[in-house]
Formats: sequence, C-alpha cells, structure tokens
Amino acid sequence: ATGKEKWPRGDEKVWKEGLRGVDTDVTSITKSIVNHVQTSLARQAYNLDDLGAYQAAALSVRDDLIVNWNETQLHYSRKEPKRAYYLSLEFLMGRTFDNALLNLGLKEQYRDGVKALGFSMEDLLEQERDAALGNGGLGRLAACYLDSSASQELPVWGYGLRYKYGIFQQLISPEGQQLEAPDPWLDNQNPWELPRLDVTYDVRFYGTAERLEDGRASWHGGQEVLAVAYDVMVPGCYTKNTNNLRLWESKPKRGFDLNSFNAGDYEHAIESSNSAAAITSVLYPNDHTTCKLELRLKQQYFWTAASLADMIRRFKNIGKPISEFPDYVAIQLNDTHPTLAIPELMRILIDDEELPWGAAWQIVTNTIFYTNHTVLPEALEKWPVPLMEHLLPRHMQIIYDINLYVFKSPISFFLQAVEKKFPGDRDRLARMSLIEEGFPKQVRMAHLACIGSRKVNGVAELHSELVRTTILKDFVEFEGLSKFSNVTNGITPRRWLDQCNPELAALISKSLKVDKSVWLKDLEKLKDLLPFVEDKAFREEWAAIKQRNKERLAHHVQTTLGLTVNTNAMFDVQIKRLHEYKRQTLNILGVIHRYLTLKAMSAEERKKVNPRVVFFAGKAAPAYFIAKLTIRLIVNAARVINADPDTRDLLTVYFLPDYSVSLAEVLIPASDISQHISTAGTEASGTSNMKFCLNGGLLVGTVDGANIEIAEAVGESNVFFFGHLTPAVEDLRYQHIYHPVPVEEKCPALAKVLNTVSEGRFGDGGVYEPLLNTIRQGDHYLLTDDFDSYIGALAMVDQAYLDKDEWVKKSIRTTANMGKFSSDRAILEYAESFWNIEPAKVP
Ligand code: T68
Repeated sequence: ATGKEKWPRGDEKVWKEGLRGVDTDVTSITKSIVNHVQTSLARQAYNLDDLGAYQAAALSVRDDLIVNWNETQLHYSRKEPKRAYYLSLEFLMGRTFDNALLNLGLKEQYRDGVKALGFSMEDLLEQERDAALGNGGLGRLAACYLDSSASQELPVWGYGLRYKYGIFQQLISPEGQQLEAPDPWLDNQNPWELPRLDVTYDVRFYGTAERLEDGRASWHGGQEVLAVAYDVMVPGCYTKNTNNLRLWESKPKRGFDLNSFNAGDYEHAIESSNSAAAITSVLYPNDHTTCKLELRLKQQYFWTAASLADMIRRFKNIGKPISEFPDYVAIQLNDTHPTLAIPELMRILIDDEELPWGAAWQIVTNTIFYTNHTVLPEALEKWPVPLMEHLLPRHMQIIYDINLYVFKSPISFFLQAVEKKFPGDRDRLARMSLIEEGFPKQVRMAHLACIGSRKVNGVAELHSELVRTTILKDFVEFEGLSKFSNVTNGITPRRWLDQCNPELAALISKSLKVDKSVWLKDLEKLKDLLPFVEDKAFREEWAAIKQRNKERLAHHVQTTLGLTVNTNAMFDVQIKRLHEYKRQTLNILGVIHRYLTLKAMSAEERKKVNPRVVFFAGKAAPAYFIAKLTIRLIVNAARVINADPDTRDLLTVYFLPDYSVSLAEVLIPASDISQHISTAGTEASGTSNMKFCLNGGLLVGTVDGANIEIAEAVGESNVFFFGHLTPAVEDLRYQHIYHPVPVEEKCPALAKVLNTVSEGRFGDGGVYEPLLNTIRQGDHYLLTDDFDSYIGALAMVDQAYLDKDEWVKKSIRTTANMGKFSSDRAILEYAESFWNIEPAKVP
C-alpha cells in the first residue's frame, strides 16, 4: 500500500447500493432464510429438518449481526476512543440465537417467518449447542460483562481461547458415578463466529533469553506457534453497537516438517504440528484448584501474547507514541490466569520498543487492572520456577527483575522498596516476594498481578474486604488502600430475565406501562413494581407465571429423564459447581434429615406438611474425589427417597445431569427457593443467587459473598439466612483440630443422618466413608457447626410458605429490589472508576 489509494475502489455509488441493511420485515426474513437453505446449506425445502432450519435462520441473523459488527468496528477505528480489553480464559456464552434475536428486537418477526416456513421457533432454539467455554461463575461473568458493554455502547473487546472442546459433558452412571465425555461443540459448525485467517501472530515458547545491554534481552530459538483469530459477534441490546470477542486458535506455524517427511519419518513430521494444535484443544475443567501442567501454562501465555500483540498493532495504527498506550488501552485481568500479560508487556516495551525499565513499568502499571475471584488458598495460582524458566525464559528474568530490581530505575524496585519502608522485616519480605521459597520455588501469580496493576478489586463487599485483610494485606500496607476496591458482580437482565422468563418480562412491561427496552437497560426501574405488591390481580398473575415456569421445568425433566415432577410442591434448587466449600453435602444431608423426620411422622401429621421437590445440578472436577462422592450420595439418596410410598408425595429429589447455561435458563425461573450455603467467607460473590432473586425466587443462604448485599437490597425479611459468620470461622476450625468434639455430642441430629448413610440406607455405606469422614474429622467447612441453624432456616421456609399470598408478596419485593445487580451497573463501575472509557455509540 502506498497510502495514496482511493477507497473504495471503483464507483462509490455502486458500492453503497450494494450494501446490505438490516431488513426487519417478515418477507425479507423468510427470503433470507430460504436463500441460506438453498445456497449456504445447499439443501431443499422438502428434506429440511429442524437442524437445517435452525442453521439457515441463524445464518440469516448472522448477516444482520455482521452488518452491525462491521459498522461498529469502523466507527471505533474512526473515533479512536480509549478501549478496554477483558482478558478471560473462559467465556461461558451459552446459546446465541435467542439472545441475538432479542437484542436485535427481531424475535417476533423471526417467529412469524419461521412459522410461515413450517417450523416452530421453540424447536429451532433447541437445536443450538451451548458455547460452554467456561467452568462456572467466572466464565459466565465474563459473558454477562460482554453483553453489558455492548448494550451500553462501550468500546470493550473480549479476548479468550477458542477451545475445540468446551467443559466436558457430564453423564451419571447407574451407580451414581459422574462420567465425563468430550464436548465437541463445533461439530455442527458455528454460525456465530467469523474466522479471521488473515489475523495471525507468532507465539514463541522455550528457547534461550540472552541479556543484552540497557536491560534488554534477546529471546530466540525454541518453538513457534501460530495464533489465528476467530471473532464472535456480541450484539448490544437495542443498539447497533456490536462488540467483538476475539478467540485464538493455535496452529502449527508451518504445516509439518517437510525434512522429516521426506526422510520417511512421518511420525516426527506431524508431531510438532500436533503439539501446536493441542494448545487450544481443551478447556481445563478445574475450578478452584490450581493445576501445574505445562499445557495450561502454554495456554495462558499463548493467549496473552497473541492478545497483547493484537492490541499493540491496533494501537500503532493510530500513530501515537508508545508512552500514550495507557491513554488508549485498559486491560482487565479476569483472575490471575492472564497475569503473564504483565511480564509480556514489559518484554515488548523493553526488548522490542527499547524503553527503559522505569518507563515500561510506568506504562504497564497504568494499563493493567486485576480482579480477584477467590481467597481460597488452594485456588491461588503458583507456577514452578523451573517450568517457567524452561517455557518462558525471558519472562522469568523479568519477574526476577521486578522482584529485585537489578537495573537502575527511579520507579520499580519492589523488594528494595519494601525493605526501605519496613526495614529489617525479613518475614514481610518473604511473605510478599513474587517467589515462594520451597522445592521447587514457585511464582505467586496473585502477587505479580497485584503489583503490576493499577487497581485490584474483589467481586463483592465482603470478599473485597477479605482480599484487603488476608491474601493481599501486606500489599495494602505497602501501597496504600486506594489501589484496592470492590466491584460487586452483576448479571445481564437480558438473558436472565427477558430471555429465560419471557412471561414475567411481559408482565413487568405491561404493569409498568413501559417498553421492556426501558427497564432492561435501567434495571433500577423495577422498583416501580413495589406498589403492585398490594394489587391482588397482579399477585395472581405473578404466581401463575411462576407456576407455568415450574410446569415448563417439569416438562423438561419428563422429556429428558422420563421422570414425573410434582408441580404442586415447593421447588428448592441448588445449581453450581460441586465443591466442598459450596456445601452441596449440607443440602443432601438436610434432605435426608427431612426424609427421616417424615418417616417418623404419623399419617395425620404428614397431612400438614407442604410437599417439596429438591433439584441439584452441577459438575465436579474430574479428579475431585470427594465432590464426585457427593454426587453419588445425592443420586442414591434420591433413588431411595423418590421410591418410598410413605413420603414420595411430600419429598422428591432430582439430580439433573450435565448442568449448563441452557439448563439454568429453565431451572432458575421455576424456583421458589434456591440455596447459596457456602461456609462464611468462602464464596467470593456468587452470581446465580442474583439470577434466582431477579426471577422472584427467595434465597436460603449463609452470610457470605453477594448474599449479604442481596439481603440489604431486598430486605432481610425476604431472605432466609443461617450459619456462623465469617469472623467465627477461623476459631471454629481451630477448635475442630485442637479440641475436637464427636458429632454425636455436638450435633446429634447430624450424627443420626451420618449414621443412616453409613448403615447403608442409600446403598453400600462404606462407599461414602471418605465423604462422611471429612465431616467427622476436621470438618473444615463447618457442617457440624451450621447444621442445626440450617435445618432451622428450612423450617422457617416451610412456615413462610404456608401463607401463599404473603410468599408472593416477598417474591415481588425481591424482584423489585434487584436493580443493583444488573451487570450494566457493574461494567459502568469498571468503565468509570478503572478504565476511564466512554460510550462510543454507532449512529
Ligand atoms: C467464581 N470463581 C467465584 N472460578 O467462586 C464466585 N477458577 O463466587 C464468583 O461469583 C464468580 O467467580 C464470579 O466472580 C470461579 O468461577 C473458576 O471458575 C475458576 C476456573 C479456573 C480456575 C480457577
């Protein structure tokens, strides 16, 4: 290019006439669908199944998205606003079709169009596979934040990995054992992404790093891998703005080694090409445990390096000096997974841009922001130094340099500065160092993320306070409090109300006499529902919608599992990853307690009991033995309880396999209560608690994470709290270790339940011993301390449910007060107080 070309080439008028707009009338829509059936799919009207019809309809919507996406990207390039980049190893997007139709405001037109072609919208929606590139809350949060950024016209891009296999598919064996199967989600093609085969970067691993003069180094040799971009379009709600989620796929840099091939060594010829492709082949299924595998570190570096190279290239296009990088770019680290962005940006600035150390450090610490999602020690990432030295020799040098300051600079001399501020405090130095002593030494990624960032935040008030007072306490004392703040998580009301609960959304719009576009983008407006608490007709409609959502869930269970659910019962739901700290075990032991209590009642007494259906869903990390045992206990307890003629009208239990975003969309609107019962101080925030409450379900929970703020917002009288508080936890744990009291003495009710399980009431008791022993010995998650008050809280729920009308009032009040928990509010806090970016609306 000479820079003097005329764009567009040819006649501008011809170009303009050729541009496609977004056609929204039903005739244009059916035309476009038929056209895709005929040409894109090469299929015919007379042998088209639901899958084909879905694909054609999706391609038609995709055309509209592309038009908006293109305009948005062009607008951003012209306006050159400061941009924010959300770096997340996980984006748990779920399905796109319905969401895109709603955000574009085209759902009704497509419904009519699809119907005219002889299909039903509901059937087509079911054809789409979830994009399940995440484990749980952290990945779903990233997806909600993308929706909110686009909806508020903020120039935010996501960067992640395009895993060939998402989170595993969960199967449950007849014995109740979790089995894992791969999730080949791309097998049916993915209409929602645009391959950008021209956008590629080389990423290096291994090799040697040689120090040069001026603090620079040369990193060469090793293995080079190609990163290829795939763009996923993220439409905003009722706006043209359509943001981008760029996912990287790894490929061998050269197809295969021709030398080996010609020499007849075919295996070796394809070996390196396979190892390159392996990097983005699978999402690691561990949440809350660190894994030390080389491939995981390779994923992290591959992704941060490609993303940073892309940002630098885009920044350079606007022609500003590199010192202005932080004026145009903000980078948010979603947990410590992308922390290598810090040494990688240092490497680029020092080795490629030839900046002095201090200037580079200044840029890095003005560009990068870090969100912490957990204070659990076992979940804090640490990478063995030998592995880092081997895989990323230059980055390891830089990390040592940050730690010790080997080059003269007025700014960065982290440990030196600590020594100066706290002279002689050797313990403090050891605690704060980026390197943990031991065999092997390890790099503490949370420390690196913290000192390399401009701001550090937790995800709910209590959690942020725990970050400040526990894991990063020394850093608060060193750097001051103002760097550490809180942004309470949020959820997108588009997916988690409008999409998953359309009847409730319609009732809200009708009652508030506003279009849903108003309150969906300003969720505090839900407050205007409060007067309707006193409106009997409204309450009846509200209750009728909950009932129909329960029937929708029952229908789902009937068609997928062949089980009949009692829709007259209270629906009690706990859905989340299986983890000891989340205490699904407390829930199932509570269920067994309820069962034993019912069994002991007379037929007369039972008549007074309100029936309850308990739903569980969630995956366990494949190597998490205790979590898998909990699933096994749930499944086998369910089998026995559901078959008991004495109690089955009053209590049934279901474990729904293969929990996903799509399953959540059916479960959440159907709940009367949901359980968020982590040991106090362990759940950073939780986000499903917000989803349930937004849909008028009441919350049973501990005083933990965002439960606390939800209770503040909706009123404590509408929440069922129980259990010990965070400050008591440490002491209770100490008691368990140094002054243990047998469960029989401490909590006889729980002891009885444990013994029932041991005795084999739910299949071979011996199988469960390792699980039961976690409670009998050590009881790290305090089940024996909280069991009685848990049972008490559930009794309060029963009591409250007796007055149905009052219950509905609580439900309405809950929804009405959930405005704060929109992810729009959360993302605005990031945009305004951290990133300093502004909306850039596409005209
Ligand atoms: C969750 N974390 C928190 N981690 O547990 C939850 N971890 O309280 C919070 O609401 C949510 O983040 C959003 O802030 C996770 O989901 C992971 O999934 C994870 C995955 C890989 C490695 C570590």
